[in-house]
Amino acid sequence: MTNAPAPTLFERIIAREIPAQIVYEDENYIAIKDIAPKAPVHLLVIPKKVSSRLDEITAEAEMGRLWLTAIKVAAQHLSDYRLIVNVGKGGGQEVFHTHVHVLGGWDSAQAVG
Ligand code: DGP
Repeated sequence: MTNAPAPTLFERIIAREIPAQIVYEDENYIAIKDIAPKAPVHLLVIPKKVSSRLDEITAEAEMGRLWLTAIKVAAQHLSDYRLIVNVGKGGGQEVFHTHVHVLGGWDSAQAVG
């Protein structure tokens, strides 16, 4: 018997147990298309190292790497964009595995490529 917590939805996506449209992956992060997009381009940038919510990440380097990765992924798809993190239920968070939303593409001129 182990007391390991059940894997999060995003861990199951990272493990390829649940399908997703993956747009970026490296050793530490994955980015996928949001299943219910709220913008023409709506991506989720997800650290593979699990934390429940953004404010659980206290190491500056780790926080910096998350945002730098979000910016890198955003720039691969958009020239202008919005980055959002919902923190906690009251902040609109539904999936408790930290992730950054990348939204954009309302103006087609913002799409890259
Ligand atoms: P948040 O509310 O910040 O926790 O955002 C969770 C997002 O995750 C929400 O925009 C919808 C998205 N989402 C939920 N389930 C799935 C899924 O199974 N696949 C994908 N690709 N996205 C999902």
